[in-house]
Amino acid sequence: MQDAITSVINSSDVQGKYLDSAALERLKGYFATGELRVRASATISTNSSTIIKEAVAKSMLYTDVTRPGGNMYTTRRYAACIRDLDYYLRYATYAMLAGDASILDERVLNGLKETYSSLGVPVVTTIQAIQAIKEVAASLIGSEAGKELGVYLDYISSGLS
Ligand SMILES: CCC1=C(C)/C(=C/C2=NC(=C\c3[nH]c(/C=C4\NC(=O)[C@H](C)[C@H]4CC)c(C)c3CCC(=O)O)/C(CCC(=O)O)=C2C)NC1=O
Repeated sequence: MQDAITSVINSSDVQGKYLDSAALERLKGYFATGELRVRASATISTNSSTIIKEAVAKSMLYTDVTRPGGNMYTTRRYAACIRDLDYYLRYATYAMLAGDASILDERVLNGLKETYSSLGVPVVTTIQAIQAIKEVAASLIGSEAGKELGVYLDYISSGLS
């Protein structure tokens, strides 16, 4: 896993250079939004189950996916889906704090598409639920932090599609 600092330093080190102005700008942006990201992650952690519940209600409840024959039908599969969404929110929050998406590649997306495809988990519906998480979370943490978090939720969505 990397964060904004290690990623900028590693790429300067590879070139044997001090940080150039683009690298310094990236770090400046990272430090300037530090407080915002820490505050947002505190809000998300106290409200995570509400965020997921509202996102599910908004995007999937009483649709074909929760009816007999749907991939979320049966308590076991419903619970697996809620658990997956909570993984996405938690790891997107980590990535937002780190200012870097590498943790998502390593711990979330690695092999996920193949797993979903072998279990018949519908990707389009999953992405709709992730988009709903984005909206519900932004309404709680504010639009600026919501945009930061949204970058990483979008990263998960594109990794799935
Ligand atoms: C932290 C990294 C990590 C991720 C991301 C992860 C995902 C993950 N989701 C799974 C299953 C699942 N995922 C879903 C999800 C859904 N079905 C739907 O219709 C909805 C659209 C969607 C929720 C949005 C379901 C229903 C299953 C169970 C499928 C089955 O066993 O038939 C499985 C198969 C094993 C299991 O059931 O636990 C994995 C590995 N596991 C991990 O360790």
